[in-house]
Amino acid sequence: MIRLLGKASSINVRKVLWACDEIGVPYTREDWGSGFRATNAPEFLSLNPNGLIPVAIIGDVVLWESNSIVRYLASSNGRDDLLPADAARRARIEMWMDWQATEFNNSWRYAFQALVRKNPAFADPAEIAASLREWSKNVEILERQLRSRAYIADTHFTVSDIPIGLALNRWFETPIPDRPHFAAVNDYFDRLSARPAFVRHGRNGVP
Ligand SMILES: N[C@@H](CCC(=O)N[C@@H](CS)C(=O)NCC(=O)O)C(=O)O
Repeated sequence: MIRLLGKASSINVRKVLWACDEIGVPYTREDWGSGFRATNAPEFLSLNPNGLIPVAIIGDVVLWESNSIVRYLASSNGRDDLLPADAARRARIEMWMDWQATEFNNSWRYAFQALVRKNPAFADPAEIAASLREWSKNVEILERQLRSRAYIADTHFTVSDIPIGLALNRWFETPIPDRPHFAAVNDYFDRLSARPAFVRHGRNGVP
């Protein structure tokens, strides 16, 4: 049983919820984060010094960083199919998860704040255009990878598909002017959408 701290609307909390459902791990969830309980409370900071959600408490194991939590859930439940012990296969999966958390996330940040959050601090048209260019370039990297395989890092679903799937959901949900069409990415997204756990936690219940 996991005690998960973080609101369900957070993309990073959703990774953990999807992983729990995919693996069959029971959880309780508490609403923390902006709009709910403040993560700068000493009680929260003692669990995650970054003051960010999600935090997962699994027995006496306390973890933060969503991708690390997802990997822990797979390995501690013996799910070799989702995260193999073989070093090279495992590293290829981790590589895509690290890429999602760094290169991919950084590319969409400005455009997302502007186009979805309508944040007035992110209104510079040149910055929006630059962010959209970088974002599209990264989706094109996924497109090339997915032309030769059904899932991002292997021939079957692995934990790397969890952060990538949620990140692509953001790509599709953002009103991007003249959104480039990526056929293999579309097919991949349809494939992920056949998974009830993704529909439930990645797509707000929308099949
Ligand atoms: N790299 C971290 C990022 C965590 C993060 O940025 N969480 C956001 C929500 S998605 C957050 O805590 N925002 C502050 C808040 O909601 O109070 C992870 O993957 O867990």
